[in-house]
Amino acid sequence: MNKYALALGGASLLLSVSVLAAQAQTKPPITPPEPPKFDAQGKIDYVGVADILEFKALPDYHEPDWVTKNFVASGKLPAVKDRLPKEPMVYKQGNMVDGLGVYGDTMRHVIGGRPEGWNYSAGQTQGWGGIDIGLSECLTRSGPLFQIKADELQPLPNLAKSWEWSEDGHTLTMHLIEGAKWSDGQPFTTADAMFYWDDNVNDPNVTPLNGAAPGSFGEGTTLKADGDYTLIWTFKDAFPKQYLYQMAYGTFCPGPAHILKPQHPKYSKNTYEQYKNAFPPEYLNIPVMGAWAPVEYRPDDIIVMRRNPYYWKVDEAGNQLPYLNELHYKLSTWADRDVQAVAGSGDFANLEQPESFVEALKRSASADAPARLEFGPRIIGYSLYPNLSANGWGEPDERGQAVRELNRNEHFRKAITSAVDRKRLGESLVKGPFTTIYPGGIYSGTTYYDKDSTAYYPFDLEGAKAELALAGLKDTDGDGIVNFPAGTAGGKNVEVTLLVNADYQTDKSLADGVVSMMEPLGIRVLLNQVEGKQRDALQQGGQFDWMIFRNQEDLTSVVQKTVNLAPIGPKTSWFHRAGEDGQVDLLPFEKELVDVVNKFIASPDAAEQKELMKQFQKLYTDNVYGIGLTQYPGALIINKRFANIPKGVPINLFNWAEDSIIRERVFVPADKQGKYELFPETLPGAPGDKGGPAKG
Ligand code: BQZ
Ligand code: CA
Repeated sequence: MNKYALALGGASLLLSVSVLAAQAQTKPPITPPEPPKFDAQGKIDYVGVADILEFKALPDYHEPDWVTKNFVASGKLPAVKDRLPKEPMVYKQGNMVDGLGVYGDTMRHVIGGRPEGWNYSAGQTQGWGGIDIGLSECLTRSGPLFQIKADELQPLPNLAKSWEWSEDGHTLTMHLIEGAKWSDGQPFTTADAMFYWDDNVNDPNVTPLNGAAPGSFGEGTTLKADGDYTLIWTFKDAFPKQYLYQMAYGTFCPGPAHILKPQHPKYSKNTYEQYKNAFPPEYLNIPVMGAWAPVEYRPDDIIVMRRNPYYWKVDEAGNQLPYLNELHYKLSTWADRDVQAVAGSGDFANLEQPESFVEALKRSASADAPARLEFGPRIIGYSLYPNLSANGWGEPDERGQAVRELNRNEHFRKAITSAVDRKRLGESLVKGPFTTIYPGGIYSGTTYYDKDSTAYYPFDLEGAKAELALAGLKDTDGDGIVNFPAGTAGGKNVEVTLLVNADYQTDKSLADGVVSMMEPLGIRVLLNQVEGKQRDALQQGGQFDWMIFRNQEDLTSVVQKTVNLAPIGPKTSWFHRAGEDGQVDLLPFEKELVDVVNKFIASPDAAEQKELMKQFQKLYTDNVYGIGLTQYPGALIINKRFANIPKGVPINLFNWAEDSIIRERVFVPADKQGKYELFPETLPGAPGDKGGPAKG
């Protein structure tokens, strides 16, 4: 019996009286109203995987003239055909909306994050906004799946060019592309995958960026190399096809073992901290498998990337990709990304903060506006998550522990959700047809959503107060804030810390809304508003009572980041993880959620998966697992000079648009190219070379 329940025992008489009074006022949930219509602007041409790419040898290959002249002719680089794999990835022209491209120009990104360094495998961020998505190529790829026909949906081949399941479905044999090289010319082999798996994912002292952990691929899963180009996975379940999505961006994107391994504590005298920080942003030309490598870093100013001469992808005419020679990442703010994209000093933005919608729409409306703006479906949204770990995750103090015990009390969660006026919250971000109430769980308007399985607790302050009484909280000292029961946290006022990502105005706006809506309920919420890197670290470390969280692909696509839907492993849930003992203290309904998600992952049957997600949605929303706040559409803003931007790209469905537009195929027609290249006719230099890009 936990100490919280003990405290209650003492007040049982008092409680039973208030229970009767309270029961009268709590209302059951309702089915959510239909969201107001919002049509995504871009119409998607659905295709099959084979329509996008294949792996094959072509009769001849080409590269930008200046590469031949300045680098190959002088012997600094082998001929392009010798820099490419036997069978490079070939993008099919039929899927390139503006056809084969030409070389030249730059894509100027603006980002709100800041690079910690290049050791993605050890958990360093590069500042988000598409840097890591471009640098770290992964076994499979899912961003472009928004255009794949539903009955053919499965991750695209990438570093893994093909795979087959054993008869019994417990073994997956995966064939890597053969002869591909890192941007410094070193071979890419299973050694890179195994170093990532053994010494990063499975080393408890290392947490790769985006949180890959043993549970990410199923408890008991093993991975072995068979020679340089074959990986052998074994799984406890049969045909757990969902894990192919986990092998895409975020969770299986190997780093260059020849550079990282010598710094790893298992192979050096380094501490884990020294390993993680061995490649600071100033370490230029880190070898990548991506289309561009970092050649210049100016703190709080810009990161410049130059084309990777060993990139292993071509178009059907044999032109080595990428077409764009350079990428910029201007180190600014997320709000400035929207401003610069519509003004034309930046080239790309995911319009994801409603506070910028009206201005961005106005600025893009005129015919001579530099950028196109195209809204997609309502797949951006936020939830308020209570930390459900009463097992020590995040090492709470007595007050924090008492809040976690309250978070685990269904009446407390129902009180919170009923005190939130979602309509008012959405309108506080932007007026108009954009936002809609979001009960929590799977998003309306997405494949696995089922309205009749969704329980919505509409705004009901009286009902919320009744639930709070049922949770055993009363304002015993009459100052307007309910108190912990005597004997818990000193019977003090209930104060809750709310973790907020200060890099986004929307996160801050929603946090202010929550603070003000909890006041009449009698809960004092204290903001812990920190910059993105810190917010991510505190979230990963469980150091929060509640958090405002922009949901990710697990609650929209469901097939991407599926493991994050529930604590199926010690570190897979966003807000409920294991304590020191490696066990997650699951609530009864969570045990059912975990079971449903595991069945979904193991099921090869689409109809069964749909059924399972209805069960998931019912369990999630009936029990108020997360408190949905608001849901709205995002828009892709892209400078008009770029060609090969697929139609109807959602800014975040299977991944972010930086992945989904397939940047390595994007080009600028010769007559529209800008003079934006900062290091024209240069290539990445030697790894760690302080001298920046190599001139011919
Ligand atoms: C998109 C994205 C590309 C991370 C990040 C950032 C981190 C989170 C999330 C988004 C930024 C942009 O999102 O907001 O539009 O460009 O980078 O990675 O919010 O703090 O940890 O999950 O993706
Ligand atoms: Ca009080």
